[in-house]
Amino acid sequence: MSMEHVTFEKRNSIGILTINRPKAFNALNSDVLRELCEASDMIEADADVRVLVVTGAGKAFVAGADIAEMSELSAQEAKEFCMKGQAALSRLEGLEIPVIAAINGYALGGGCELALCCDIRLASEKAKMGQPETGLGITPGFGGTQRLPRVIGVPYAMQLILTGAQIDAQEAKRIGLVNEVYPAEKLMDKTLEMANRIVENAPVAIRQAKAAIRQRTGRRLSQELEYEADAFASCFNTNDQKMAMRAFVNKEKRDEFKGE
Ligand code: CO8
Repeated sequence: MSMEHVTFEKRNSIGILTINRPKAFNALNSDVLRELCEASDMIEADADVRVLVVTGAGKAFVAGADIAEMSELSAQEAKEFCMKGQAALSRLEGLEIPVIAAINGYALGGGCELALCCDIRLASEKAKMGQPETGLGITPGFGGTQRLPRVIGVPYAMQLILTGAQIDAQEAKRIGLVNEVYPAEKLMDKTLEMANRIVENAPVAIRQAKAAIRQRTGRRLSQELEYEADAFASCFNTNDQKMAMRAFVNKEKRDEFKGE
């Protein structure tokens, strides 16, 4: 498959999808989101792929949605970008086969949200996770306000989203955000080992088990994502959002937030 920012390879029945835009720490811009959708279509059409691994090229898993692309958006444009991201991630989440996130480094904002769309999250000791959006004047917008509380419960989801704190892999495991933590150099081998275990089990049973569990976590999700998109978009009417994102893009320290 030749795509610019996403690569795909197959090892026996295991597909490995790598977000490959290392110069921006694999930040999700519109092109990456479109390619993610195309990759999901292709994987779904390939009956040989029985488990999918999602990972990032270089130092990061995914450092978020692309702040440079978001910085100057109007509220309406922000809602459109948000819904595009939500759709791409929901597409991945909706694959019938199990999806394992191999979190090799930063998984922040949209990157943490991408990991939340996967069925199992495995992390390198070097992983750093969090939802830093409120420090940028926005809310999570790729499903984080809905999937994070489903995964780690409301209290820790509140803590992570309201503080914007970055947590390390051990802390992520302690609160249930990742299933397992491995030394960085072992992450891929351990991930493939788990994927192989799954591949040994009966394919129909695996698909049905995933679908049955997803019944529980997917309930009402689409309505809730619409609420999130509106909440997210409304932040783009504020000066705080413009100021904070411009500061990131210009590599400056941001001013204090004014609440407007
Ligand atoms: N967007 C765009 N570019 C990014 C991003 C990003 N999220 N993260 C990193 N980069 C770029 C940097 O600009 C830099 O580029 P360049 O080399 O051209 O200057 C390169 O990646 C490397 O980054 P740093 O130089 O900053 O590397 P450090 O090792 O000093 O720091 C960090 C690494 C801590 C990951 C730092 O880059 C950082 O804080 N990044 C931003 C993290 C963040 O806030 N992510 C959340 C973004 S908001 C979001 O994801 C909202 C999701 C919902 C969106 C809804 C859609 C509208």
